[in-house]
Amino acid sequence: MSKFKFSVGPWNVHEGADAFGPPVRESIPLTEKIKKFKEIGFDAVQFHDDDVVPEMNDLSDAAIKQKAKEVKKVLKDNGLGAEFVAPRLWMDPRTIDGGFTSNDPKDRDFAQWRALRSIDIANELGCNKLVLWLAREGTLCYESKDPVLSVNRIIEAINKMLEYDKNIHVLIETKPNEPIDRSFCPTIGHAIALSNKTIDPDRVGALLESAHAILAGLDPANEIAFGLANKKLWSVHLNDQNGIKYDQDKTFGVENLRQAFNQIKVLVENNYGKNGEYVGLDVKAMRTQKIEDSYRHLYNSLKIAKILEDKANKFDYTFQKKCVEERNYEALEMYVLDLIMKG
Ligand code: 3MF
Ligand code: MG
Ligand code: MG
Repeated sequence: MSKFKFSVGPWNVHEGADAFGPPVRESIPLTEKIKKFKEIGFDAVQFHDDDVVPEMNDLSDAAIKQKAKEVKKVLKDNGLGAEFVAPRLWMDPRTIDGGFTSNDPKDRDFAQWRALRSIDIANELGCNKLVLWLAREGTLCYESKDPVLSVNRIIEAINKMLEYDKNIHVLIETKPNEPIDRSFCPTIGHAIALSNKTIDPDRVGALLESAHAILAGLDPANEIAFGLANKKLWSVHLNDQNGIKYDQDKTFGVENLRQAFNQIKVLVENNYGKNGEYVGLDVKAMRTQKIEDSYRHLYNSLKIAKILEDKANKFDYTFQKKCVEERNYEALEMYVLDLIMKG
């Protein structure tokens, strides 16, 4: 039995489009996805603001809340919680050059409006977490933005969110690049530094995605550990990634099982989840997957995470201590590989 509670986002079951090709699968309605998430074994759903309220740009604040109530009912009927809401700031023509750090004040106002509406939606869904994946808060052309001013603009924007709602917790999902070239907040260390500059650091933390750490050339387990050591790791996006290239969002553990094991191990060792945190997945079906099997990556990721949790619980700390005392890390490595590989 897993001690973790797992969550997933509707964007993880998608139409298969990529930067060079069109959709290859039919869209699946949100309600159907939610039912399926429950059946697969998830406990909660993560949302973009416009997953919940697709037409939100054209609706009044009251109408947005009403739509969110309807989705809350679907969740309730299916016995699922909501983990967080994230403003999808990278899709709109008004955020072509970023939201909070855009050079155009009208764009910055739009980004702020979406962030506050996302807080409204989170409240209707019964969750207190707002995730900021700062997708376009960086530069394509280095000289196009003032980098110091930009960092301060992100802090100012977060301050307005904290002032707007005294209960909301803001989680920065770090990523070094893609779609922008250079992010202003690429790693968990950066997120924590930003948090400390806000008016209420206790309500600003981080979400670590495995693939994003790998893209930064970092070890995801150590990024998780750094967040945990600072009491700032309030969510994760477990997935996998074959080296430093485009973001792949692969099934957890399929590329580097030992690295996956060490992510689960550090979560288990630190009793992650004790304050209600979810183990989130951010895995995408491969483009090649047929529609009838377009949830397979979710089944597989959950299965691998649970097997690795079981193995982390079986980790022999006495043997580890002996190896450390003898400085026999060759023996320790073979032990770890044996533990991971044996059925
Ligand atoms: C991109 C991501 C995003 C975020 C999501 C929620 C589309 O690399 O990881 O997934 O996780 O937008 O913040
Ligand atoms: Mg990602
Ligand atoms: Mg993610």
